[in-house]
Amino acid sequence: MIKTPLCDLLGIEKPIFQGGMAWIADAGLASAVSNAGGLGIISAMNANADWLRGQICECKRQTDKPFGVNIMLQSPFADGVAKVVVEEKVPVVVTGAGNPAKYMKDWEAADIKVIPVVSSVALARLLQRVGACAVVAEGGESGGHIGDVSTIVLVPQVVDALKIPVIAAGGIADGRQVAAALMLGAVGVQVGTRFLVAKECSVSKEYKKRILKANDLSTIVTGRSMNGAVRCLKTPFSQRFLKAEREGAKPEELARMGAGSLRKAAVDGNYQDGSFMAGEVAGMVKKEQTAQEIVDDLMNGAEACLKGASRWLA
Ligand code: TUI
Repeated sequence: MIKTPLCDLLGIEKPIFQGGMAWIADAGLASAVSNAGGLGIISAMNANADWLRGQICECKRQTDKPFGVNIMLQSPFADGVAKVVVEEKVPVVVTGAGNPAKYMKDWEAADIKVIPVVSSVALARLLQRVGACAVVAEGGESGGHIGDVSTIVLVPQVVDALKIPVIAAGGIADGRQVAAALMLGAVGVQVGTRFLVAKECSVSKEYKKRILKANDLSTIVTGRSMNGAVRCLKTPFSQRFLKAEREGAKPEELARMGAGSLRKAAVDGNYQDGSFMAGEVAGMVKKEQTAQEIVDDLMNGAEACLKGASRWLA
């Protein structure tokens, strides 16, 4: 069995976070991951406060285990959802795409554990100062909005710079990668792409099909020219976007092109016009499984790997 300080900190059995995937991570997926022993996370990213409250209530009906809410701080609904997590006494809040400083007092008063996602050492330091109880260090292998540093390089530097625990994200879809993250000094991992094909994940069939068909070269990064890098599957939409970027399209034009594209992929399954955000590990995700099967496979694989880790020691 693998147990880390993250398990004690959050009252979970297995040190696995489910990524807070916008338009995708709802109460059904989050409760399934929490029931499997990990930390399920509802994404508030695209949603207003009422929708989030409904999902939190549904999640509480489906599990008595801890779960979290992911708040994208650039969301127009951020202020509203920041209040809902207090009113509903959500145990863990994961934040992304900004600095949650202005909410920290209210969240601390409500005993919420705040875990920001960071993509650099400087941000990690800043958010430790602001009162985070842990951070997710997210490498550029991740799907969706990404920073510039790869997981294998970012995680040990964040671990060295901080006193609080570090959770690794980006490029983690099997037990070997979980073991590697622990070797880098992380006390847990966040997994997104593999949970896209969980049986309990309600993302469109087309999205699941495209993930299952992916190989090692299937993802590309768009938006580098506009300081908004996004990793997604190579599809007609993302190739059109990249071409427009290469031809010097203005940031406003690109923003217009991108608007609504994740919903088109996640909800409508529109292969032509959707943005199928996915991590580089999409090529390693080969079958649809229950959240329990995925969590068990990650942990059993990591345990086997760690048990064998000393075999080359002379
Ligand atoms: O947030 C993410 N990844 C995302 S959000 C998202 S939603 C979306 N919807 C439609 C179109 C595009 C995206 C998809 N993927 N990752 C977490 C993350 N946060 N990575 C890096 C950061 C971050 C960036 C800046 C954290 C803090 C930060 O602070 C900047 C500042 O100056 O405060």
